[in-house]
Amino acid sequence: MKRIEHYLKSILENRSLCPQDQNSQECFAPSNIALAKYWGKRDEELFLPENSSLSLSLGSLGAKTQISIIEEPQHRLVLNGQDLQLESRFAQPIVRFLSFFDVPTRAQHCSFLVQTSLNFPHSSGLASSACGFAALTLALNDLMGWNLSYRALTQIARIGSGSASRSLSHGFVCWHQGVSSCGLDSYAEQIPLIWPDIRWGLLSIDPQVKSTSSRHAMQASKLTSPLYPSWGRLAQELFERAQQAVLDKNLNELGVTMEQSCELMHCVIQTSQPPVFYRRKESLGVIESVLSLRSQGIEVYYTQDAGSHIKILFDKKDTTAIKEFFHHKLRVIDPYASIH
Ligand code: 2P0
Repeated sequence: MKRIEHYLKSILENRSLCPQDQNSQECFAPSNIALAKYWGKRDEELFLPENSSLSLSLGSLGAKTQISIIEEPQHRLVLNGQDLQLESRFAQPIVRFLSFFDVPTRAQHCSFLVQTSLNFPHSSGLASSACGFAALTLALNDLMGWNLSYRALTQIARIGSGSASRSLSHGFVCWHQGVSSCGLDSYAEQIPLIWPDIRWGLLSIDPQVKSTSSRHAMQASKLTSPLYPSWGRLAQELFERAQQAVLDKNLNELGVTMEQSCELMHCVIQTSQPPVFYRRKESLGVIESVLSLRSQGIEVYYTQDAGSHIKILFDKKDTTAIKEFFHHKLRVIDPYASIH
């Protein structure tokens, strides 16, 4: 038995892989942005991360995914109303994920139809794979009648995409790295705390060129960056600092730690061979603006993921000043919008 099959068996226990009464189920999951980044896997098959990570969700922005059984020989994937080629870069991880659950369905000459709608632009840097796999996991749980715990759901979403483990709930979520080789101690957990005045701001920057996927860039970092051997330990320390800052509701400490985690991750990415650059000169311009605004006394902090966009973190009271500073190009997101 493959390790991944063994892993899933441990999580699903004796639950069936046959759809229950309904032939179709639909669920929503919010997207998330990492405050303390996940970068690199200690185990590529089970998607076990090199370090723990911490994120804050994007409220009502996310994915709605419906999974249905169809009498067709191949799975069908639809994103925002458009069919995806099963061989495409976007579809391949979904096909891999479905293959863990499709044996009984295929035995009956049926397949899955997965229809996902994102309520934000696909390329806006808002982690479509995280919310997509989280919503798909929730829908699959309903379709199969598994009734899994939150922890188990995060462990299933993780093998679709690591960051998806952090998208099963709103607010602040920790994804614990775990230490065992079986993967059962790596799971995500919501921090039971509401910070109603915290805000995300999104500053979109045209990437101009198609960027390397984070999955491939992570593998390259692990294999070739001379900084990678230090990354796991440093990232873990930053995760712990960020977690404490959330518990203390200390925006300054959280913001500074978020920036260090981001910069450290980009140093690792940029020192791989060949180097990968997600930062464009426009991204750097925005980062300089954030630092300039902060030097004027406004508490605002930046982060950047595997794309050119810059996300900023600030307190609600500074929204007007920050919007004016960025000439209203800023999209403001309340992480708790859908649960206030
Ligand atoms: C994060 N990123 O913590 C980091 C920061 C991007 C930069 O998680 O291979 O799509 O599917 O586990 O989760 C993006 O990587 O990668 C990501 P896989 P994933 O949000």
